[in-house]
Amino acid sequence: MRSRDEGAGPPNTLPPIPSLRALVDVFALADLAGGGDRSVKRSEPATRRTWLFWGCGGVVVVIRFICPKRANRVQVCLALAVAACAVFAVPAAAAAKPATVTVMSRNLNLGANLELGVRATSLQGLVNTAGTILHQVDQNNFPVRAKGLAAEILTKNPDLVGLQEAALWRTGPCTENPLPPQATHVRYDYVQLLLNQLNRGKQRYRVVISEPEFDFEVYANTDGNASTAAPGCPLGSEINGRLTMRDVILARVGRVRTSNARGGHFVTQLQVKPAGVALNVTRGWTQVDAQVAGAAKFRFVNAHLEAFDNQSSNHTNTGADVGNGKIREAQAKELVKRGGPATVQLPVILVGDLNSDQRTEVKPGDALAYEALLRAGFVERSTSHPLGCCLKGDILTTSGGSRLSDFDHKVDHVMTNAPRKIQLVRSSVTGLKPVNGFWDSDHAGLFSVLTLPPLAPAQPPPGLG
Ligand SMILES: [Ca+2]
Repeated sequence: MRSRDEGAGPPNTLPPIPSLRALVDVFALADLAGGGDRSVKRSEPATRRTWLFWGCGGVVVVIRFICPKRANRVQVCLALAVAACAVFAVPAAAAAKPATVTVMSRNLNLGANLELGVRATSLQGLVNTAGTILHQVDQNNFPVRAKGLAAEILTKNPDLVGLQEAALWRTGPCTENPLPPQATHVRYDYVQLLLNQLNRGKQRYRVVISEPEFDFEVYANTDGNASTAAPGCPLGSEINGRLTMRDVILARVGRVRTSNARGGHFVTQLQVKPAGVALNVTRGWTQVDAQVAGAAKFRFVNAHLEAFDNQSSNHTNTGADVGNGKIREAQAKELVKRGGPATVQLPVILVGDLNSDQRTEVKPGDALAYEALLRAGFVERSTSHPLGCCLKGDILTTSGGSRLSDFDHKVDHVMTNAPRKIQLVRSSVTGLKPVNGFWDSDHAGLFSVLTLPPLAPAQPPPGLG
């Protein structure tokens, strides 16, 4: 009569093997006792062979078949099988351990308070404000702040970093029409300046994806005098100033394999009207599929949701007027809708400046975006102790009026779906004190250590399983 395991494959009711020790015990009970109890050996071979098959796969099956069934050689063959099991079981056990992935979310602060420009009611007012903004950008000295930001990142060495407000400031002659934006002279490229610090002496981080978003150029009255201007320039301007906002993902060189990097813009946007000119505030997200040593592939998404929809009524690009927080809520829903960047079969790690939180909501509506993500199955995977938002001074020098107590709520987050697959090990807040005379940003940084499922072990070659 054929034993069950002499057929095409293992039976459906495989007994579990709790450990290699238990596997050895099975062999010991069945065979190493000397084969004295023949009735047991005849009644149990299917179970015994099943243990072998289940524990060690095709390799042991091969050993079983090449071993003759004579009683005086069974012990030798089983010893070989145990040894093979040990060799295979050790890497299998190691691979079964969750793998560690580290991530960071860092708002770099674009370098100026744009709110004055957004609220300008006349073209002259906008041009004057543009001059003020360019001066603030100079005062906020990103080349120096980049040193502190790089130190924050290099102290934690995250595998992936989501950057928001990775500004690109450019200037052009004010004899040129600023619409559409065309200034090309780079004044501050925040990404390049940060990379220069991160990669001093060694390549440590690379840009995976950089998504240009809000892009605006305007004449700038830089000397504060509306009656003076560069030759041929209007409205007392001396130069054209251009801001291009970007969300960027950085990956640690030599540790992260990436694919499917892309970025996109939200469909729902705030529409502002500086000087009466309708202007959509383009915001968006970046994504990449990543594989960090030992961990299963996952999706990393970095986003920056709207901040200026904080009025009682806010105009959207679709013509609707909505309450506080409704635009960022719509943008959060775009992240997790069907086909959105955070909706994929892979485990998803979502980082970014959501301008939203539930427990530290400043005013009604601020929590809407965050709650939309919670409803979509995302969970928090970062600390709120201490809080990391936001310094109040426009100028980030130590004498610029900001203080540590300004960090009184939370807008930056690390969230994940699949809460049973992705666990938080620990999280910390960075950038809580000035260095080199500057706060690194008006936000603190956020760092989280996560565990993900391990990379699936290699399948046995065809014909052995
Ligand atoms: Ca002037």
